[in-house]
Amino acid sequence: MEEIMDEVVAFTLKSRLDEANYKKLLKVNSPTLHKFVAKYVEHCNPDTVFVNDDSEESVEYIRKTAIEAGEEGGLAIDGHTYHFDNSGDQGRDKKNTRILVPKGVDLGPAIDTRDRDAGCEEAHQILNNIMKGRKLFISFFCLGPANSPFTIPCVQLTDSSYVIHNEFLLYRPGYQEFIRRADSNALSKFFRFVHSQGEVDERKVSKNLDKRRIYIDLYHDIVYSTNTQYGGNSIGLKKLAMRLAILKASTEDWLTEHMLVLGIRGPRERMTYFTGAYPSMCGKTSTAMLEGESIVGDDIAYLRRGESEVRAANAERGMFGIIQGVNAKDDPLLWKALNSSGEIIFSNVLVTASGGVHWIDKGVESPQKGLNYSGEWYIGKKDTAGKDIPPSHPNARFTLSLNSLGNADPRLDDPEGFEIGGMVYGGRDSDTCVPVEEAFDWVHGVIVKGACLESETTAATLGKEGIREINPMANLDFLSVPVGRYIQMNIDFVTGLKKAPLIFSVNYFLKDEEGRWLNERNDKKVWYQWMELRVHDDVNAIETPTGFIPIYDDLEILFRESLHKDYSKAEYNKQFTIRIPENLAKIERVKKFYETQVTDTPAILFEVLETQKKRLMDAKGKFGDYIPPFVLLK
Ligand code: OXD
Ligand code: MN
Repeated sequence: MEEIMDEVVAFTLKSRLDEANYKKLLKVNSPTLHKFVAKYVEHCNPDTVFVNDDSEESVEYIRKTAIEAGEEGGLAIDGHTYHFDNSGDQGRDKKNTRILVPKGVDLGPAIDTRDRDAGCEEAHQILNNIMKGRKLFISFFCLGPANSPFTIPCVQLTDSSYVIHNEFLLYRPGYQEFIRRADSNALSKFFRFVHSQGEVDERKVSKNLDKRRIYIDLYHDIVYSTNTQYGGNSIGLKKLAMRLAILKASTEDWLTEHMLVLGIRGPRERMTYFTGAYPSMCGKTSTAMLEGESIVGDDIAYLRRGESEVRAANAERGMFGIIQGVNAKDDPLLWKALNSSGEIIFSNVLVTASGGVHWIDKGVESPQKGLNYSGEWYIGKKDTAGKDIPPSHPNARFTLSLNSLGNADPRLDDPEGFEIGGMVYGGRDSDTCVPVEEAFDWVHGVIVKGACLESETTAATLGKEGIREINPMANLDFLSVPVGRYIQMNIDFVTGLKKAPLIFSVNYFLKDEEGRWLNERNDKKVWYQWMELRVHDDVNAIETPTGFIPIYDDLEILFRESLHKDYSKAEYNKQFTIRIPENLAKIERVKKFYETQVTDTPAILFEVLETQKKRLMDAKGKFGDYIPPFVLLK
């Protein structure tokens, strides 16, 4: 082994790692890996190095270190811990997240890039000696199920036991996969993540936020993340790997999507799998957790072409979910998991003196005081701007493994993935789209449902909330190929496949003129059940200028049978009225976005929008601005 190692690499590793960890690293027979590790051990200069070999002892060591280092604290329920991020580090930092590209590469105005040389230089300056006095953790993971066409091997280097602990819950272990691939010379490429929380204050939160950088060295499969702990910035395999995976997918003819994967039960125990793209904080996790259905994933899906069908796998195996609003009535499955013993990390919630946790809209009375991301907290505590500090942050999270949930699909790790019957797009839209609608065909769906997805910004990213933004496929924040090319990849994806999935849109956020929600939280179960029936052609639909919508009678039965609710014609008419002025205005906003923000928009996008506009204008001429569904019923 040692002969093939560069002498300097061997020397560095031997002098920096103790014998046990050196041996664990060497078991992965990959000079590329050794060189990479040696470079960053030397550069970041940790005091000690720990190699996670996925053994129970290693994982126990990580759990224990997270507590000892003060990155996590224990809670009353066995296996539960909490973590706080700096109050200025509570969401994805879009401003300081950059894709590094060489000179001459242009991803278009909608994607934030930076010159590779300058970005790498800055990242390395920040990383220099950053781990002095600290421990470096090296851990191997698989994105996608192990040993499958979906697998992407990854290695994470971090000085945060919290980050590694999260990753252990969220991703499939990869040490054996690395050994296997290296031994059979099949480890030519893997994703690499170098993270440091940087200096921390007495609360153990990153304090040099001015040096927070998330730089994605796209063509070298490396991501640097510094001076941050918030999961969306620091957990390499999550949204950082997504940029690398989107590029990889684009060169290998598959898709990396910001999508849940969910099995919906149809009549006679039929199970139909859906993918669903939603921007952060728009109902993706609660949809994936629908009661009675079968969860495969709640955030990132890899989609590949099967022989005649689309197949999807969850890139992850756990959930880094938003906790605000989770309550016993609407989220019984999650509620049970969050209140049972088992491994869960709560971040940025309120911690009480008795070791309990509380969050906004938990559905129980708020404690008077506790500990939260702002320090000691009490009702009425104000921030520096004089605003009330809530008990938990709106972007407070929980991390758990899907296999700790009662509704996890038994084939979660199936290397073949799942055949997909329908693909769904949903945004936060108070006044335009109906609650559920099927696209006319694949291209119409990709463009009008996916590429035109519009949503209001949320607390998942730093910055102002509630601003309407076009967010193609709910994936704009993570794109690493030009937007037009990405849309074309989606259009082309099913070419030649016999069974292209149907495409749908959903909208959980419609409001009436007084600003009241038109739907209840769990109505989405009915929308998914209706889509399930459509995939199998079991129900008819009404053709509107924007797509196919449900017939009242079919929804009435579904509401009654699955939610035990009376669904009135009046509710249906209000929710499914086609709103012509709002739809026309949206087309103009979308056109403007593609004309100004995307330099390589495929011509077909504008053509499909023009045709949709014409259909809307014709309908307006015949029926007026607001068309209740029965008017269109033939
Ligand atoms: C997430 C996000 O954390 O999209 O999943 O912000
Ligand atoms: Mn997400």
